[in-house]
Amino acid sequence: MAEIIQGNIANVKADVIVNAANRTLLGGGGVDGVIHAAAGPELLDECLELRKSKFVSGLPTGQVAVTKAYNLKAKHVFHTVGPIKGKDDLSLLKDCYVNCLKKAEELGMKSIAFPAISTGFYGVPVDYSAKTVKQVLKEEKPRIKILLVLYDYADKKIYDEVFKEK
Ligand code: AR6
Repeated sequence: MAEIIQGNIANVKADVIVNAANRTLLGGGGVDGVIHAAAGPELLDECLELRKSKFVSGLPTGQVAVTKAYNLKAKHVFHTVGPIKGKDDLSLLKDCYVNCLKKAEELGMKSIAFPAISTGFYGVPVDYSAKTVKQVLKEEKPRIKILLVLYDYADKKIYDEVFKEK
């Protein structure tokens, strides 16, 4: 089952730390900036390599790019791009979580930490995010440890409420 915690995802110990990236994969603000800063400059170098090889036109919304985690307490960073409210189909948010979980299991990872993808700069409401994650976990039944990391206490409360509902 999932554990809902409040904190900075860059300080969380998990096999995989998920980054709410953008399609350029070249870093940005929010959780993306924090993860790059904590992982160190080699993370950006690996992202640049991916842009030259696997994702020449950028990472499509809902898909996952795997890198090493460098200075983070993790084995991998999974970069995924959530939908932008008012521009993209919000159901793509589900794809981010499903594709990350599938990839984590494929790579034999035992734990994964997610931020609330798309709920910052991309403007998706936190309750929509919580309901989406709850639904994904119900459908996918992942057999690995899931950490849902909310930066703001108010967002954690919203997740707690949604996960309490039947
Ligand atoms: N740990 C956990 N969650 C965090 C942290 C942290 N250290 N910092 C912020 N959050 P956002 P998006 C929360 O904007 O909406 C970037 O520039 C934050 O409170 O980081 O998917 C990228 O490069 C919010 O709930 O990601 C893209 O351009 C959640 O993380 C764009 O922003 C997501 O907020 C992606 O926007």
